[in-house]
Amino acid sequence: MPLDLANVEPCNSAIIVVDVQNDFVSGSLAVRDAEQVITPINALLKLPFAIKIATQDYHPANHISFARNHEGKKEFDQIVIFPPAELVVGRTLEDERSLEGLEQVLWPVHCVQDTFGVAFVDGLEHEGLEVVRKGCDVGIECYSAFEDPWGLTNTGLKDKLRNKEISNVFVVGIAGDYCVKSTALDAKKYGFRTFVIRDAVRSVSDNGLEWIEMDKAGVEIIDTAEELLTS
Ligand code: VGL
Ligand code: ZN
Repeated sequence: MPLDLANVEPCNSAIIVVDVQNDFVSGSLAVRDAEQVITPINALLKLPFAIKIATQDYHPANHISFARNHEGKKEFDQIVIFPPAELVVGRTLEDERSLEGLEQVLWPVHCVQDTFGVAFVDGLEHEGLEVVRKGCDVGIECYSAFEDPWGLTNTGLKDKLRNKEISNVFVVGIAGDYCVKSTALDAKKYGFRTFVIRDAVRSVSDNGLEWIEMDKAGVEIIDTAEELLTS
């Protein structure tokens, strides 16, 4: 389907720059070619979006997603995680999600609060962007900039976008197959027209499955930032 940007204006749009942080570019969880997102993202940030968000993966040192915190497990092993009991008590979910366990990849220690790895990459023009932090609770993984996988906790981003009457959300950053994908799928689920800009994204895996999954969910994929800058 050709891209129709007729009603898409920066003034009714938000850009979400996902996790352009040292650990994902040159640190413990470096994603191949991740530094290449900086130039297209800086160009996009010059457009007059109504809201410009930069997210930070922001973990405590004892975070559940670190292999080190699970005896007998190695990095990139998978475990099943459950929502923390104290969040589940007395809750019924409003949508079709269940509170069942979810597969969780165990990561190297990364993006620990108050370390070099958590900081935005040098060269990213992040001044003036609103920062949304996620993964801050020890027991909850949170790839999406909106909420944890069960929707039991949220970052306030959905209300922030709704209050500003945002219609369109552009998602860029790292990693395409984790936090970018989860953020884009949640944006779409909450009714925003959602775009991901491929040349401003890099992924952990290069199997490309995230693009198929996002496309199926109705997320619109734009090949290059250039297309947007010249439209
Ligand atoms: C991410 C793995 C672990 C991401 C965050 O930003 O995509 N990936 N934590
Ligand atoms: Zn993380």
